[in-house]
Amino acid sequence: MQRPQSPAPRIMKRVFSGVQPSGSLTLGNYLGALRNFTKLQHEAECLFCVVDLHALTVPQDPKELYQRTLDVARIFVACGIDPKQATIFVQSHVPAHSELSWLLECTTYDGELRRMTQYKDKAAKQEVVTSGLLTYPVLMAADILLYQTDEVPVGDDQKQHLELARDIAVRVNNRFDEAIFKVPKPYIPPRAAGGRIMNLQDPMEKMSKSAENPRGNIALLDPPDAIRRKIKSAVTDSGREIYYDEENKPAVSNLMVIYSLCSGDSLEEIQDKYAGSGYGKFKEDLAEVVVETITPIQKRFAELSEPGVIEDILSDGRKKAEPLAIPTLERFQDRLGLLARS
Ligand code: AQP
Repeated sequence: MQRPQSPAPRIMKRVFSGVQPSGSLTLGNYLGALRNFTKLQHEAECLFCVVDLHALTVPQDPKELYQRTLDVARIFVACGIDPKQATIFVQSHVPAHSELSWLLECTTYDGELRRMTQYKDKAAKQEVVTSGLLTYPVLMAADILLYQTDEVPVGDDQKQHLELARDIAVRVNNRFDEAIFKVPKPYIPPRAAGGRIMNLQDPMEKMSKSAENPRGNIALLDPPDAIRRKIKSAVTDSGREIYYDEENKPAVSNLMVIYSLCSGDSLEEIQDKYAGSGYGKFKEDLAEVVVETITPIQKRFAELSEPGVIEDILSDGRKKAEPLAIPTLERFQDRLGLLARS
């Protein structure tokens, strides 16, 4: 029998990224990740995945998880990801993700996983810590490596997980002296370009969709008045001046980054525009700039809510993703010595 071989080299780079349906998507998810997805779809072969299995690492209400899985996919499309350009699918619809994850867990060390900062942060907030929360980065590595991914666009909170995915790929390739997995490159925007949007109530914490206090988050589906209220009550730093200084003015710097990315104005332009005007006027304008960015997304989201529309997109996505995933899984199973299915 012929052994499964490495795939032929590709001309176009392949991009993979996932978003968990663990809450209502935030402006942080949009500016740090989704906005870049919409750009990359024109220059790469893109796979964008609703990573529902990742969401199960912390307790989820089944009905909410079901609805949010559909909603995250709708938001992908509403933000501008074109299902004809990019493959949009649900992680659990391609069982190869879980199968590869187990195989990779058997090549990952316990100490590597316990070092992960996101694990430590999330575990500290849970009453009961599941083993899934610990092994989450291995499933993420499987998501990426399964598709021979070249590049992974993520916010900077995912940097450590991506480094682990690279380490695992190198380890496996070295063990078998063969390029079983492509070693993926991160695509992480710097902070001032949206790599880490911070919580409006605590600029030392990142904006997170599952945060306990929703006042610190701007959800992409928040009504305009809620957005205005949240920005008005956002914490600021001492002094009245508006300038970019992550260390000494973390709150204002975060608001400036949001303003800049939503309006297209540079940080210098914003600084000049609001020189001497204080925080009030700046926040008022910021709220309008954010509302203008989010309103078209919300309109498209509503249009996609007709039954069957998003389900069809996800079904097509699975049909495109699965055949890309299986050859890599089968090759790795073969090299590990697992008996081939006849
Ligand atoms: N605050 C953020 N700034 C910039 N990028 C961010 N991302 C998340 N928060 C920010 C990026 O969004 C993508 C999807 O994230 P995820 O669903 O994989 O989960 P996460 O990174 O753990 O994001 P959240 O919103 O904080 O979710 P919960 O609360 O469930 O943990 C990723 O590319 C992420 O980097």
